[in-house]
Amino acid sequence: MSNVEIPAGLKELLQGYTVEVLRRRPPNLVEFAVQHFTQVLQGQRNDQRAKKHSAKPACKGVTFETKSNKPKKDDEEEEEEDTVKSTTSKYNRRVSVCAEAYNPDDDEDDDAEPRVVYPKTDEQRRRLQDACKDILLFKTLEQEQFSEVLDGMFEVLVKPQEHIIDQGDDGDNFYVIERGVYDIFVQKDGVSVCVGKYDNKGSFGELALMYNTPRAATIIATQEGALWGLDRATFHRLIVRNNAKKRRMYEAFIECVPLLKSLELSERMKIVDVLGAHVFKDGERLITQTKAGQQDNIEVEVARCSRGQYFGELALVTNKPRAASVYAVGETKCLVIDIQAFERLLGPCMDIMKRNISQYEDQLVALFGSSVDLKH
Ligand code: 1OR
Repeated sequence: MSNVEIPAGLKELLQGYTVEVLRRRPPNLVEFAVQHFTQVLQGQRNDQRAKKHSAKPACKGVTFETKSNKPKKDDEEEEEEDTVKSTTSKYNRRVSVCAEAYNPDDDEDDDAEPRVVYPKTDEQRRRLQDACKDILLFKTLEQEQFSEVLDGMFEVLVKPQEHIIDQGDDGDNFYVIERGVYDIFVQKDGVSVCVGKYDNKGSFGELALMYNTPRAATIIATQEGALWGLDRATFHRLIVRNNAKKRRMYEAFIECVPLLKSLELSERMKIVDVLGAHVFKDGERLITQTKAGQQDNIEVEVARCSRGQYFGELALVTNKPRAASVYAVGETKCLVIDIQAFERLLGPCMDIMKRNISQYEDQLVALFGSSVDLKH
């Protein structure tokens, strides 16, 4: 053994793993090893990517706040710095690869990470708040977590034809759109196909960060625009953790939604991950029928939906204007998903939805006496 050469970095890698095992005491060492080293690899790739990534924060002067209830001893900090290679990007001083939540549910070490705060002018903050007000992923956050998200966001100005995300890359940031139009491209049989677009609202880039997967699509700006980015570590600490809570909260409800019965459990949970919750007051209008879809000026109640049922799919399935208005009867709470997630996740339920659309047509014939084609 004496002339066997130990590869550079092996000792540090194994030490890093050992430290994490001792800190977290995972039940299954092999499973934990797979997760641990996957994250280390991810960190290496992010390092490489950070060097070439073009989207830069438009604001300077980042400050860091350490929000720790259990301060680390100096030697503990040293040991981590020595043994665990950290990913240092432009956006965060030190994002320890291993500090990314192993299990977001019971991991408290994330709280000890320094909070990244990008100072903003009042005007920037107002624009940011406006861009974020309808972002579904933020809708189930507590007020305090939401303001931490806002603190951690940085402005990114983009030029026409700029690639914000390239399919297959590692995930670095999540983006909220302030303005601009962005095309979504996905590779199909080696050809890049435009499958949709974001038009001055919405968000993207959550999937790679949530599931530790390569970027699932390419996002290209078609004109000048402005985005707000949130780095991977902050996204993990606030959003991924909140998703674990959301899963617990909505698991039972989602299980009893008839439309979703044909999906696998993991597919139903992916829906929970991206949905937002919205409470409406009695009489509040949730969907507005477009003028083109109106029969005349009188509104007639055609149906009433209750727990477990769904609405709002027709215009998305048919790509046509909203065919009816929807009002809350009493105070109501709805779970909402956006059109991209709808198209991505509800494909397997499409047949059921189409069948049910035919039932709307029958209902309308019964009400108005004339035949209606909602699908074409
Ligand atoms: P990401 O982190 O994978 C690319 O980076 C982002 O594009 C992705 O997160 C989503 O936020 C966004 N399939 C996959 N990702 C999509 C899609 C999509 N649309 C937007 N993104 N599909 C298009 C649905 C209209 C399905 C294509 C088959």
